[in-house]
Amino acid sequence: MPKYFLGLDSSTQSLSSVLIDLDSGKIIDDRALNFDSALPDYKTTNGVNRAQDPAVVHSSPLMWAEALDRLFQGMKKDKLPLGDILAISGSGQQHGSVYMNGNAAKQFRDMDLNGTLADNLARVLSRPSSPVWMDSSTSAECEEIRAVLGGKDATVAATGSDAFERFTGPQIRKFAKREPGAYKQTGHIALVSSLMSSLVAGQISPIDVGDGAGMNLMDIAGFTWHPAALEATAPDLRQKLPPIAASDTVLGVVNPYLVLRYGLNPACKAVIWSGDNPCSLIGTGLVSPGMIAISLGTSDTLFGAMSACETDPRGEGHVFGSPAGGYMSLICFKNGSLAREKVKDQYGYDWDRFSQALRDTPVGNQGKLMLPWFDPEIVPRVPAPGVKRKNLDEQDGDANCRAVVEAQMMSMRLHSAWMGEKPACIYATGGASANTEILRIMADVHNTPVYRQETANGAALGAALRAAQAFTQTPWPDIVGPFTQPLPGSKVAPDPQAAAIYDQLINEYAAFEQENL
Ligand code: ADP
Ligand code: XUL
Repeated sequence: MPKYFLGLDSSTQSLSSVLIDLDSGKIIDDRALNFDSALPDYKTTNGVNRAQDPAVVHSSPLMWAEALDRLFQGMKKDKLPLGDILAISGSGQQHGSVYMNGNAAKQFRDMDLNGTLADNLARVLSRPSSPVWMDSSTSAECEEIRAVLGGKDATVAATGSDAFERFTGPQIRKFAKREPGAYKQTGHIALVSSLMSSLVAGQISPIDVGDGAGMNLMDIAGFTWHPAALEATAPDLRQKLPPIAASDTVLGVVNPYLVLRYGLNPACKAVIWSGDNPCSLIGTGLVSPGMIAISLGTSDTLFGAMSACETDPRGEGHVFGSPAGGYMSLICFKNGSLAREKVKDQYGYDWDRFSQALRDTPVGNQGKLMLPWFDPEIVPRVPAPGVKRKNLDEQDGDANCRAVVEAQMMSMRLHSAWMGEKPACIYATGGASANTEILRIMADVHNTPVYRQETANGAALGAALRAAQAFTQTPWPDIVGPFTQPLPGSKVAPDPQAAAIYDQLINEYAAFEQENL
């Protein structure tokens, strides 16, 4: 009997999945459904709907539900052994929130088997769209919450992070203030991860300690809802939130809807979902402290496992619960893949041509610098979009390609200094980790070797491994070991001469950043 486990990843731009066989240590299937192209009715660009105001970014939760049906349809059509899967878990883009009325629990439990997942969800939404992590429209609410909790340091100590615009608490507060009637009608607030977890499990899912930490609502020391943070955020909030649970919680068996439609085994277990970064931590094998990973997805994130809860004194970084127990550190940059794409598209390049530009331009770009703030930035905090260039001609396509990547990598190094010792190596994951030229700049700026893994989808792999661990209760190193070894030959070693150039340039970059904050 094969030991198959499925990991799903409901991310910004796609729903993807990784199916693993635990016995052979192999990935059996790896697929993705892109929201823009596969579900055009939702009119998304890069998975989101932007308002006139560049700070407001939402997506439709119905799109995420419909994607789940579509992904399973594809797997069934391709005759994947869906009936042999022992457990399913998932990963969701963090912070985004979904608002449902008081009938949600009943609706998840007793699904209308003639309707789709989206039909079922549509019946209980109390807000048609979901603010996602790219939304930065809640600065006033952050200020208000921070003030009630006793300032930045107190907010960091209580919840693991300063109040951030994209975090769920400030987003809930904005909704409660602007639409008090609809807020009152809301009986259940889910994260993207817990919504998807509820659909797979056929019951309201708790929120796990990894994703719960991204809300400014969870006590980071005790992994419980923080009463003062709830109070500071919105009225009667406790009643609208599900419980918090450990990341290895088995919720029960999967939703009968999935059994009926797609032939899943009725005994297949539904394991609680987590956030995409906590899942990527597992999917890159970082179950104990000492290494870091950089995910180059829609957002660029840098993260590592921590032995104790150590927060960022500057309040730029975050502490989340690690699905493997203990904590993880994380820094998130909004201008990740979409900033690289903007530059690529501006000059009519494809990724090969972009990579060629990185090869053709000198390390350090002769001091040509860019602050790639195409969107409002999270780290450092930049409230309005505005790209800045220094010594850099906007007409020079090749130099702009190098400038955007060098800026991203130098910013990561600058703003991750609080995490402590330089790691022995960096694991790269996410869509853009397929690009060796980008990884070369990463290795040189950090002066650290970079490795790549078999799948660029570390989040979905991490979700599959979490399902396997929760089901088998095998120790973490044994679970992740076979799946998270670096690809043979993938090592990108730093070049000492290049590293020395960046050691100098980073000071100029830091000064340029300061001048523009
Ligand atoms: P998410 O999980 O946040 O939806 P992914 O991890 O799937 O995102 O990454 C998607 C991004 O990967 C795309 O937006 C694209 O910019 C980037 N990408 C894909 N291939 C390459 C490449 N060869 N070089 C650089 N970036 C790439
Ligand atoms: C992390 C963050 C993003 C999202 C989307 O804090 O906002 O990385 O999780 O990937």
